[in-house]
Amino acid sequence: MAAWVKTEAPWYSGTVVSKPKTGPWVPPYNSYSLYLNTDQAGSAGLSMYLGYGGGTTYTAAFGGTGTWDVNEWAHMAGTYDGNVVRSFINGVEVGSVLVQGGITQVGGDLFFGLQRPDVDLSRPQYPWEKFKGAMDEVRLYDRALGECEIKELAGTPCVPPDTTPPVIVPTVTGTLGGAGWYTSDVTVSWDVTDPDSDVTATGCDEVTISTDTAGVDITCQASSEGGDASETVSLKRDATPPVIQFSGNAGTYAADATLAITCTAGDILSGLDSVTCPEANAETSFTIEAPPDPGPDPGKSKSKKSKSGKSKSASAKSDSKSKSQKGKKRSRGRRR
Ligand SMILES: [Ca+2]
Ligand SMILES: [Ca+2]
Repeated sequence: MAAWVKTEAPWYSGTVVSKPKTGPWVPPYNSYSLYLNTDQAGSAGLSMYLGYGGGTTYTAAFGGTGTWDVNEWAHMAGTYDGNVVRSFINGVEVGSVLVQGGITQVGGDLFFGLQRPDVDLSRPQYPWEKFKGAMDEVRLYDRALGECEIKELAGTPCVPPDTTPPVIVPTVTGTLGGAGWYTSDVTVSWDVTDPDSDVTATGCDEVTISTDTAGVDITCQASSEGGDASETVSLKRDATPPVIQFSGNAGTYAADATLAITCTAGDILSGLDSVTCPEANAETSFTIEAPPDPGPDPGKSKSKKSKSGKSKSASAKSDSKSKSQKGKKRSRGRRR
């Protein structure tokens, strides 16, 4: 309930809005009512009556103390959200009380400026029963207005309070390889927004990770009137390819020598996704044997010197073969 009122001296009192019951004047008197009250000691305030408690026992008054100028327009409002009754004078909350249970509807007509239809207007001892002065823009809502809405009704611009922290959204750009490893420079930038109030941000500048790392956390923190927010991006970078090494190659071999080559593949940071190095990290060996000496050939003075060349060729091919295929190979020198 809300209304502009202009009261006359000396009494501030008077009902602004009332939804009284019909029938005997016993509690609960009203479904609801909003009234100004001034006791004879001069204490002024705004009260809201609410029929509650199952409709059988109570009508309660919830008052807030405050003053306003006689013969000046003042804004009065009362709200109930099902839990708390609040009263406002000129947009400022002047009182509140916890009331659970909702409003008990007791029927009857709605009155402005009068508590109930059978009030004896000649009784000065019950000033709250009637209103003396002017009244404008009386409003009733089927919901509880917020403080900001009431301020606006009272003519005071109001920015709603910020109740939500900033929103932080990271953007990560880079080439993502396997298992979450970046294989290029990685840039992290942040989008920090809060449409409700000013933001203070820390650690939210753009960052580029240009060296390999097994793991780094980058955190952006931001605060607004709505609270604090923090987001962390964890990333790892390995832009250095694996190292493959062959060892054991003696370079030259004698006939019947054993050739043993070991392939080693490794990566000191992210490890290996896959290895196709033949017999990786295991020794591959086979023996080169010279063909049996055929003895002197009366027709030819010498056999071709192709043995060693063919043997090397055989050994080179064997490097790429699987273990099951490995074994002794015999190089066969052909004679003409
Ligand atoms: Ca916010
Ligand atoms: Ca690496």
